[in-house]
Amino acid sequence: MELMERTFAIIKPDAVERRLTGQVLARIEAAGFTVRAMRLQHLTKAEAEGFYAVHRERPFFGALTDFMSSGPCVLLALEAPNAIAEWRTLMGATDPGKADAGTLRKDFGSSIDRNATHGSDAPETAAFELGYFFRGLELR
Ligand code: 3AN
Repeated sequence: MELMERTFAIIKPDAVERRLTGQVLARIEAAGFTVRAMRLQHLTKAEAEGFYAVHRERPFFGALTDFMSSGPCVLLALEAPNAIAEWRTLMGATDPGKADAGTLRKDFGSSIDRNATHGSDAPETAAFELGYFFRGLELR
């Protein structure tokens, strides 16, 4: 049996505002992920800055954290074999204009900064991001 893995995902404020939450969740489940934790949360600017701390020197940091704190997000812990890579495949490229057909960002993203979803990019970031938003009790 393949080893189960968990990743951290966000349905970003652009997708929540456009009422795409249900469609994104349906695609997540159809792709074989199990939702292990889920919460709707309107991040504060400080919470968004802490989450994206690795990007704080990037020119888009201010705009990114403004956007991520502009409305509620759906925070998710997803489980599947090879979940980190599989979730990034389902999301598609960061820039929706470059994302493959059938990916979430292609179908639901509007631009590189309003790209509908987030996903951890490695086991270390998944561990940090899951722990940043979910308590151990929620992740049993
Ligand atoms: P990904 O989310 O695909 O791992 P990262 O980690 O390079 O992409 O970027 C984090 C987030 O910052 C992206 N999801 C995107 O919303 C935003 N971002 C990345 N590059 C740019 C850019 N050039 N301009 C504006 N926003 C960007």
